[in-house]
Amino acid sequence: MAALKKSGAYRQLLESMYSMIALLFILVACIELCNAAAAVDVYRLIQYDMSGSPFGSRFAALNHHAASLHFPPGADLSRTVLIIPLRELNITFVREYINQKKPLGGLLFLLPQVFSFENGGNKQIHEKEKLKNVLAELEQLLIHANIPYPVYFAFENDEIDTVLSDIKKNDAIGQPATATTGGYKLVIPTPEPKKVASPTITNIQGWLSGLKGDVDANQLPTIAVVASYDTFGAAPALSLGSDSNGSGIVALLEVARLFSLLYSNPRTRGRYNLLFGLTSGGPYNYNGTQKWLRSFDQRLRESIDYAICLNSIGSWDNELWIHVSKPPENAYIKQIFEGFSNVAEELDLKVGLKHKKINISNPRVAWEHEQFSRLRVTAATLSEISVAPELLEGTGGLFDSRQFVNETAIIRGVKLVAESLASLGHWRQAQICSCKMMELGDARVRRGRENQKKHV
Ligand SMILES: *[C@@H]1O[C@H](CO)[C@@H](O)[C@H](O)[C@H]1NC(C)=O
Ligand SMILES: *[C@@H]1O[C@H](CO)[C@@H](O)[C@H](O)[C@H]1NC(C)=O
Ligand SMILES: *[C@@H]1O[C@H](CO)[C@@H](O)[C@H](O)[C@H]1NC(C)=O
Ligand SMILES: *[C@@H]1O[C@H](CO)[C@@H](O)[C@H](O)[C@H]1NC(C)=O
Ligand SMILES: CC(=O)N[C@H]1CO[C@H](CO)[C@@H](O)[C@@H]1O
Repeated sequence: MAALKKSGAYRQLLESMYSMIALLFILVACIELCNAAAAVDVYRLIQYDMSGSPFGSRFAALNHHAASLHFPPGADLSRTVLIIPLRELNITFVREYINQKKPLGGLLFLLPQVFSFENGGNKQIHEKEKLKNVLAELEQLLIHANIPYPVYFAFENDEIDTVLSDIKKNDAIGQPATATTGGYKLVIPTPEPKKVASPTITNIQGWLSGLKGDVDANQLPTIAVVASYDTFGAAPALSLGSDSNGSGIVALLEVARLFSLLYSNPRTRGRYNLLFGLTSGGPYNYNGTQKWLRSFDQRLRESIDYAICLNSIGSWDNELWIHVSKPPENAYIKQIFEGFSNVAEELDLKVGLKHKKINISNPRVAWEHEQFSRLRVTAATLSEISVAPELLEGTGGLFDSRQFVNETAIIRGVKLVAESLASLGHWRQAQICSCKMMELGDARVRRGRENQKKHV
């Protein structure tokens, strides 16, 4: 998923975005000691403003000697780039350097191939998990700091590993690289980044018209299924968001595909309209969702019985959460929860309900459904996460790559959503009937669901 580029949203807090050159050329020149030079793809740390304060790093160009973590004690690093492999990262050390504003020429973090796009690697699960946690911590540190030198990421490969072991040898014999002693130099010739003037926000929507006798589809109730596709991470080009929110998007697309099959036949078409929304600006208070909802005319907005927002559902074991801001006693919330619970039970899964009131005067919007709630549309978010994330937390950062998403979990999530939706659509009818009819309706739901399964 492409990162911030697409999101005009970030205006209020993230006042300014800068164009980010994702792939830069870094030249590792070996001066005097040898004639080697290597070029590596590097990815620059993000820079942005929030409430007028700068975060990340404004700096891009680099032309300094390189050192490893084995640099001689007391060395002046103000004109040195430290190369730190994630595997060897001492977060306390980096935190100290950043928080105490110790002078540095620059930082280059080497990420294991396990985080790269194509490469899964056969790493032990626990090692992967450990690296993931370290990377998550590093990322939070970097995006919340204002760093006065360039910071880059690169993937480990044989070339850079060889260079690094050379550098380590030099550092170990207490001979730091300088213009006179020689050694490796990191060169990134690049112009200063420019501010992105006005990024655009793009929401994408789809619609399936329901059918009920002669009633005009416009008069039918609507159920919305929504997922946010944007990501925010320390390096935009590396911010894939496989789980957050690739998993939600995958589920939405699959549900849309299944229901468009059902809706293509009048006999299996539901008595409600389905509205699908892929929204932008999620990491920033679901600003795209707000824009999207505001673009609806009143009739459409009022026709929405409820919206189901799909958050991260790509790495859970047995339990998903339904987050709501209306009280659990609310009739629609009850329906949604019961609908999901019943299907979950059949699938041998668990769903829990989490209620958190919204605070209109607080600009922070932690869950997508809260944007609906602000406009008085009933909505719920389905997520593997049990507690509302902080701003820019869990927004598809560096570690949120393909390797950490569990296909089985996504498939079960899709099943849960699709079947719950099928039953929810009928529940409304059951609700307006008398109690007896309700049982009848229930049976019909079950039968309907079985029919649908066949079609699916
Ligand atoms: C990590 O860095 C801190 C601060 O520089 C240092 O005190 C500590 O010994 C380091 N830990 C390891 C395992 O090297
Ligand atoms: C979303 O962005 C618009 C400008 O594009 C801004 O006026 C609005 O306050 C933002 N909403 C939130 C919730 O941050
Ligand atoms: C709602 O948010 C505002 C602004 O952040 C805050 O001052 C207020 O205390 C909050 N109210 C509640 C009940 O949390
Ligand atoms: C993937 O999720 C399923 C259940 O959702 C679980 O049984 C399985 O162990 C998970 N696989 C991995 C590799 O975590
Ligand atoms: C669980 C999780 O990380 N969910 C995220 C889904 O994506 C939105 C926007 O990118 C985040 O705000 C959520 O935290």
